[in-house]
Amino acid sequence: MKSIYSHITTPFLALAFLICISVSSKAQTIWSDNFNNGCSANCLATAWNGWTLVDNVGGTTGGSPNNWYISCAEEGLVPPNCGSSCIGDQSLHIGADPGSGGDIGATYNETGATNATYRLIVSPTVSTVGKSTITLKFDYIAYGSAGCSDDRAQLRLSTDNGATWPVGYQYCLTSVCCGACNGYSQGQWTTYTLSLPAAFDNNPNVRIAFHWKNNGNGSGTDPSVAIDDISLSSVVVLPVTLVRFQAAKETNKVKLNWTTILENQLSRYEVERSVGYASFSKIGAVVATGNNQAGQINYIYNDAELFSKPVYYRLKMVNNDGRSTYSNVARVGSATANENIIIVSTNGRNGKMQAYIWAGYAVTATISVYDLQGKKIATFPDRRLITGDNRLDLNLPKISSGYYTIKVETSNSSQKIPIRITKKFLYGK
Ligand SMILES: [Ca+2]
Ligand SMILES: [Ca+2]
Ligand SMILES: [Ca+2]
Repeated sequence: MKSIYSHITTPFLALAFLICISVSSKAQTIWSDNFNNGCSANCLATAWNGWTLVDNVGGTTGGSPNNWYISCAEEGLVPPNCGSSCIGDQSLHIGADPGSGGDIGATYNETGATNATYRLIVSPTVSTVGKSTITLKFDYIAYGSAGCSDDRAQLRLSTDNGATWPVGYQYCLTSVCCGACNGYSQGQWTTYTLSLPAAFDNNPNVRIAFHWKNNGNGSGTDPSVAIDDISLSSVVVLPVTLVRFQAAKETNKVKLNWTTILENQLSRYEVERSVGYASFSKIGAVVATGNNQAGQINYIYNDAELFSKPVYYRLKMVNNDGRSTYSNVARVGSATANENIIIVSTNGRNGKMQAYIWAGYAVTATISVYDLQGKKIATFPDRRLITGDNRLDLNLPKISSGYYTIKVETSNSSQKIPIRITKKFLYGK
């Protein structure tokens, strides 16, 4: 099972030949917790470091509910290790009721309504005042019911000190399984990374929580969930400016050239290629020569493979600490009119959707959403698309999970050929 809602670094696309600013970054820790309380089993999470429990969130807890513990009964291992019993590194995890087996690691009872559990374990308040571009990171195992439909763990975030936990800040946790997970083996420790929305910047009232739901229907999908080594960090922006990245088809090769200034702590440029809009893959790398704060540096990379389809290139700019950012995308090969507007990806759930659209020129478009029977669900007229990457955040009426179609239409007013493109997407999964 793949982690469905773990953070995905979307490969943003932009038009070649434009000046593009990129950044390298170095993280500063704002807050962290390794849950190392020295406990081997049965220590309640509420006894540690300012964590608090809110009960009956999203349902009513039964008489013998599961509970949040901090102990090494579920060892907090480094990804990609499989779950383990105690070695000595404590984790935050769900175990059974103390009277029904208690804390024997990430596991739980689900024999019926008595075990129903709707419990939110809430971090202390974290202030991000003076910080921006914040990343949440933790390691976790969470092998539960498919699509988080039955018993499951969720990450939840609050910008108002826990007064509200908006649906838009709730994220299902599922990791891959190590062995036969429904035969009570454990999941695989996985790193979860989330770039927090701007509402979490410069905010004195940030809280992180984990919600455990055991719906008490008598059917469980052990094991449960464990979390360790959680941190919030802020990116200290150190400018590395990519002035230009171009690709040009020549007789027997594609010549990529790019110019940078203000390189700082930069390791290399990895060249990635996508043929016909397949996913990008690395085809080579060029060592960053400069780390020169003042001068302009030019690089050339030749790709000897030629294709009949349009080919897209981008640079992955990797810092000495392993962090990376992507350049704009440069294209070679002729594009049809419709390829001047591309629906890169669309996703949605909980009444919201995001459409990532690449535009070859600035244009105004109408965005519509249809169900598979062709019934219009929503229309968003006069959406301005800029040249390059566009992320559109759209609110949808209440609809059920499933496949829908997004349509992007432009008109004649831009003095370009009107474009009408559609793409199917999965909502609510
Ligand atoms: Ca650990
Ligand atoms: Ca730990
Ligand atoms: Ca259940």
